[in-house]
Amino acid sequence: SEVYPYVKRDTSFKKLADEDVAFFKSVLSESEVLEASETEDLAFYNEDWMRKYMGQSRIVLKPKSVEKISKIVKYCNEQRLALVPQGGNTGLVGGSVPVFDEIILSVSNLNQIRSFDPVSGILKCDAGLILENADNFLAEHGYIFPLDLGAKGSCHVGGVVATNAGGLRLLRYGSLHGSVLGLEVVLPNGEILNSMDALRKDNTGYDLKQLFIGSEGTIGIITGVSIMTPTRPKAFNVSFLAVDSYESVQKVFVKAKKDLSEILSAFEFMDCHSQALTKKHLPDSPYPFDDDYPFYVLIETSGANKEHDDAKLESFLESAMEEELVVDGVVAQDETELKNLWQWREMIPESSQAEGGVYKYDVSLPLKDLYSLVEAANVKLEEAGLVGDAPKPVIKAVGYGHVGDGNLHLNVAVREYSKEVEKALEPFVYEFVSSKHGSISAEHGLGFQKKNYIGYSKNKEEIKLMKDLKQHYDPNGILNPYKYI
Ligand code: FAD
Ligand code: 2HG
Ligand code: ZN
Repeated sequence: SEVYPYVKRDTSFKKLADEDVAFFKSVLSESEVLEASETEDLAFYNEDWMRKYMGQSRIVLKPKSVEKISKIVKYCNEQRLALVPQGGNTGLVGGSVPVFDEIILSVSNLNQIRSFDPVSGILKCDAGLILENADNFLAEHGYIFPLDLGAKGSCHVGGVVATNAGGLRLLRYGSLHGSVLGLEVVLPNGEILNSMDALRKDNTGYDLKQLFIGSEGTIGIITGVSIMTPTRPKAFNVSFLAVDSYESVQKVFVKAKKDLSEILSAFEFMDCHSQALTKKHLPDSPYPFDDDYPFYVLIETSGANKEHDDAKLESFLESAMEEELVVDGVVAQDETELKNLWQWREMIPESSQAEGGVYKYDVSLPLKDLYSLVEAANVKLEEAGLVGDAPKPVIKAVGYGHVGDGNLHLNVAVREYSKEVEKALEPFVYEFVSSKHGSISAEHGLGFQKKNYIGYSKNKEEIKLMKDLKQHYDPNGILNPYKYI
């Protein structure tokens, strides 16, 4: 391929033929099959959110039932036709789009709530249900989806499970490995594995669903999700704070855990560079501060009693100011202000690529070393003469993320994608992370971007076991090929 000169199409995969399309059309209705044509270029499905990865698939299948998915997958396995499972296509590692001509299997037509139990809080739904729709449904019943992220308006419940997304409230609600109770999965041979009736407690043998959580569409297509949802907090507070140093960010975190304890629901941090890009991208939104500061922290509290939460937050802020950990700060006074404050955090991903493109690194690091990666990346890019005003390719390396979970997002904003920039950053970033015993993927997965770098975070034995599992479930390798496995 001209697009990816370093990967070759696997010739054991059949190229889509007329008889295959005829088969798909015998199983699916007209509206469930999209074929490339003069009026339909399928770019929406072939290209990823960052506009960095682009496949060349000529067909998208959007089955409306699990049985139809099962028939299609069985056929593709027998015919050696490669498939890419796709959710909302908001993934950030090039995992959700084809590399060559793989058939795109979108679960977006599988988007219904199956059941909700208002006593236990267990939600059962189709995988293609949009996360925000799931949360809005739960809100009507006084419950909340135990995961929130900036892409909620587009990403699917199945997609977040397939990537084991972390998001903005992992600090409070934990990982999906804990909250997902059961799954319905179509295996690469077309069989349907169903654990949707799983219970909160069930120690009967291997916990098979865990294998699919975070597997990124490589060993099964998730079609249904059963998840434990917590009650929705009655009161939310958001406070946006300015901090002088990364050292103080850590101290504010320790203090927030101590003083806010059970009501702390998010602790996010942003550096001044990420905020400079966001301000440029949102020129009409009033920024909370007139001055610039090196770091910012967004703290969310949520609980059952507004007065109690307000009092706790107020006394925390007073003493953080007194101790000079925080140099300036605002607290949202109403729902609109609360959303406005959140946008300075949630809009960074979009802002960081607004001028052309972005290289993203999503890493876990020991908290004390977390920000040093951003500093090291900027030094490296400056030494290589790549950063500065146009025509230099790099605008800036910026850092932000879920500091409460030890998860940094290093985004290198560029005017255009360039091999030179990529070479300066990779494997440099991965080596840096590995030297600190971090993880090269905290929450986005490996996908296509990090397919060659898994060895920086997993040892040989672990990688072998993963390959054995892949071989066992998908001996023909038809599911999401060319990706990390
Ligand atoms: P897709 O992008 O369609 O797919 C992602 C991967 O999962 C692919 O490998 C695909 O093959 C596979 N897949 C999708 N659906 C299925 C299925 N039903 N069965 C099997 N495999 C499937 N991530 C975080 O962890 N935390 C964040 O805070 C966060 N914020 C984000 C903010 C923005 C603005 C954006 C664009 C992305 C963000 N992400 C975040 C990335 C995150 O991975 C996705 O938003 C989400 O998890 C992907 O869901 P999706 O439905 O779009 O899946
Ligand atoms: C976030 O936390 C997402 O906003 C996206 O995980 C991070 O774009 C990124 O690098
Ligand atoms: Zn994130």
